[in-house]
Amino acid sequence: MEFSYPSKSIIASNITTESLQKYREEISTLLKEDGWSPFFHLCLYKGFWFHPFFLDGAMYAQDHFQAQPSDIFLCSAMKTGCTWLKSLSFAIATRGQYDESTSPLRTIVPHDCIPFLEYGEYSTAEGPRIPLFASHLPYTLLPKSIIDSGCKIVYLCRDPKDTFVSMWHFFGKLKNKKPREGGLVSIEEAFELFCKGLSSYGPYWEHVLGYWKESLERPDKILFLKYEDMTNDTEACVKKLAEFFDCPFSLEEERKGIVQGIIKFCSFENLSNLDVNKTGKQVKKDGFLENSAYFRKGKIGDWRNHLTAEMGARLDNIMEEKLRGSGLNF
Ligand code: PAP
Repeated sequence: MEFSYPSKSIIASNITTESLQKYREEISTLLKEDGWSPFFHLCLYKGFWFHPFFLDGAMYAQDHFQAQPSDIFLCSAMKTGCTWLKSLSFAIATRGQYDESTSPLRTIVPHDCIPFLEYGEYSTAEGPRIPLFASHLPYTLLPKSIIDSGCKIVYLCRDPKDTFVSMWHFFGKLKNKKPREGGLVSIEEAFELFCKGLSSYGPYWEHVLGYWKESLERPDKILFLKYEDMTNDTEACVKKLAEFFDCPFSLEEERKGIVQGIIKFCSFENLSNLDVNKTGKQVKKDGFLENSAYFRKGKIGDWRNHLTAEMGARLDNIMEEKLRGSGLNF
């Protein structure tokens, strides 16, 4: 894959104040519910719950994003392992240009190596194209040009209990410029909301089901992965990703240990210990976020340290009921 690494100027935000105003007016008419804190209220847009500050960029992408057939999209609900998928995909796709000692992943947080559609971090101008993008948008809300162009999509999901716990911790770490009237609701209250589908980009099961059903219809275009499978057999997933990107590892590369090198470099232990991910910050529209917020534990089953067995069983039952007959389970 020919990969032009984006400079900041290429991916600089294109969203103008006027277009933002138009979307914000539309957002102000949507049904709102209290979210996980007074700052994080949620609004219902086309069947999914959004934080308003993620929604204007999503609307802009729907109207303006022009996909190229060769673009590949890394899609996921929040907190299911996007940072890991981005770093692996970036390392796989750029392995002809960079090795471990020169990789931009050494100095740039993975989220800035592959831009998010809904944050307006891409260019609509002529010029070098970046073939990898990420999105937390549900399948039905992806810009139409992605589907019409037959673009490939990787979807990553995760056990909902660990996803919930990861999200709970993440929102507690967001630093806002605006004074907050209160902190997050308790983990028990947030869990109630999550079980009702009220979470960022939720209902979680609808997000997963949208991509799952489409992956059954178009398996050549949608690669469906689980965080747990990536953890248990990272090598198989990395090879699958490379094949899906049309840049499979050659026997020579395998012999040289390139696959293992990428796995080790993108491991939680390695990435979370890089300076950029330990001490760096990302400036966001409504404040800033420490890069370390993307690296917490990276373990399967951490939910047991935060939820009771009853809570776990309850969410499992909800998922089972929602996914019944789909052929998908967690
Ligand atoms: P996002 O939705 O903000 O993009 P995302 O990267 O999808 O977040 O999810 C973060 C989770 O992936 C965190 O899980 P935890 O809270 O249960 O620990 C984070 O620790 C985990 N994670 C980040 N990098 C890696 C990695 N290299 N390997 C495995 N897990 C990782």
